[in-house]
Amino acid sequence: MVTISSQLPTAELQALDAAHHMHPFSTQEKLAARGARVITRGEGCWLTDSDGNRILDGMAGLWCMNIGYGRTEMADVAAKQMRELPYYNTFFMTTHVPAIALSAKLAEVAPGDLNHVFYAGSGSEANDTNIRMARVYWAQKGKPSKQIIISRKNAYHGSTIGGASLGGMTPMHEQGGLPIAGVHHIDQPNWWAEGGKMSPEEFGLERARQLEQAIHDLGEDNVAAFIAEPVQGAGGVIVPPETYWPEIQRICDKYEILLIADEVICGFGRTGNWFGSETVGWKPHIMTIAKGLTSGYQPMGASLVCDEVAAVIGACEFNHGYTYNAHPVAAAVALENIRILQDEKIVERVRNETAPYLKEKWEKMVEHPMVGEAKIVGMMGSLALTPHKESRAKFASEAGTVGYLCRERCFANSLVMRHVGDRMIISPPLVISKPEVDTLIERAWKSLDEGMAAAKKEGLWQAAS
Ligand code: PXG
Repeated sequence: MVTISSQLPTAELQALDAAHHMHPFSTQEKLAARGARVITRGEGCWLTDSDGNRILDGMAGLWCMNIGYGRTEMADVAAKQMRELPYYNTFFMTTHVPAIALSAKLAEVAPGDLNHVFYAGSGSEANDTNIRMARVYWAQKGKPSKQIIISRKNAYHGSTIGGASLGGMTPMHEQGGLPIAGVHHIDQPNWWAEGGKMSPEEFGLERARQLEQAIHDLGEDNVAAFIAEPVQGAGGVIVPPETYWPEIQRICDKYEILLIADEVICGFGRTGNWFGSETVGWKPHIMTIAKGLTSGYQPMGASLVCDEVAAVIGACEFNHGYTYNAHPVAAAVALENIRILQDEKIVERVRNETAPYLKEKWEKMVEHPMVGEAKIVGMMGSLALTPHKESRAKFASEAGTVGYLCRERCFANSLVMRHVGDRMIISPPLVISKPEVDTLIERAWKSLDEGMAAAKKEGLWQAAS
């Protein structure tokens, strides 16, 4: 048996991968025919693949590598914790020091009275917790009919049955009999794609008021909570018009429902504040966190819970828990991650220096002939591709065909920039420097030029009628 290591030729690693590794959100056959890209190292904002190419990671892994790759302090903390106490559970009236320290730290950095933490292994698991917690909360308060969670189309809340049901991704609902009962989806605030002839301001209000309409239609007595990402990430970095969030807050204040902010992407500095709720001026009762909690160095998610909900839940036995709740190694790594974010003032640097610098350059991308809208909040940005800017036309080809061509050109130009349908998106590590921002913009522009040329060559430069 040969030892499998990065010393093996790429083709051999790819063949083994195709033979045994089932990839998420992929068509395995197509991937096997082509061969997966093998990533071998990470340093700061840069990845190295098995052929020695250096690639600028414009997606921070999967929206998570906030402090950048290769921080040896993180490895040291993990090794120390593994030697001391690699695992213990927090069931059966026990706890451990990393769980205590991280919970206190999260209560310190979280806004408002989100002073309590229920841990999970991922964002999806945390959202499953949230569904149960919201329903148990109302049952405990003598209102067991309050069961329905209102969410939004094109939202992403995870891949577990609960998370995918909360999410509003049609291709996910088409597989495996989703969504579960008791989840209702309203429309998303995507003005570019769905705003029609309305101004962005009018459209923002119209979309927010769908929440009020849904509460009326479903009956306030049946609605437990509203869940939303401050900025929809996986849906294509959809930045709502400015009228949207204040109206949502007004509606949530008026009716007796819980607000759940899914901060899995927006949390830990991504929007230029510690949490996206602060950026959009929203006061949630529960917050879902994961990704930037550990900067992806360890898998961990959690629900941050306000005093009132924690007190009600705390008065009953909440029959819910995961083997890896508050895993000590993940907790120690999360603490070190937060220490780095705080000591190095990474969030402040994003807010005051690098995000404004990136914003100026990103918004100029609207001058590219294929870009109709360039949106950015902190360190998450999107470009809407179009064959005709004035009419905000979609391409005649199946959604994502042109986006995919551009994504391919990004790969060829050693930049990770994703496509979601025909939107291009970025979410770089928060430690990206100004010269690295310049490189990102240069490569993105070049990739769009090449993607546009390829679209024209393949007869795809056509507007949908
Ligand atoms: N909520 C949000 C807002 C997310 O972005 C989850 C929950 C689920 O977290 P876990 O840790 O269970 O994956 C996420 C995850 C994409 C993509 O294609 C995004 C995510 C996951 C996978 C793919 O952009 N976000």
